Amino acid sequence: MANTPDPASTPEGVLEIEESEPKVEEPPRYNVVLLNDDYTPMEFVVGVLERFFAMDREQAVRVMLHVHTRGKGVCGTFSREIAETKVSKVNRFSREHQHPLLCTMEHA
Ligand code: TYC
Repeated sequence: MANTPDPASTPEGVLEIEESEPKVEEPPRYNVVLLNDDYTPMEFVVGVLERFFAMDREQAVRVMLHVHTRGKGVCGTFSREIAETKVSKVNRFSREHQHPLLCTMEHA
């Protein structure tokens, strides 16, 4: 059983060995979140969701309208590194196209 002392014989005598629980923690996951604004064209947002989050048109329109009406919405859930990369790529792409669209991430 875990944490049960396991006596081991040595030439010097008995040694107590503590076993620890195996560490099986899942790595943390992050939601990539798109924020609403008043200026980015709906069509541009749909294109971003298709391009960076592999959504089909129907899904992309649904998520875009959710963000438009609710203020923000989750585009996907990823490891920290993948989420950071998505956020950087989307924000750079939006800036390059002179749109204020912002993407961020939060602990899932
Ligand atoms: N609110 C924008 C408009 O009316 C559309 C929009 C949707 C912008 C989602 C950003 O994340 C966004 N043109």
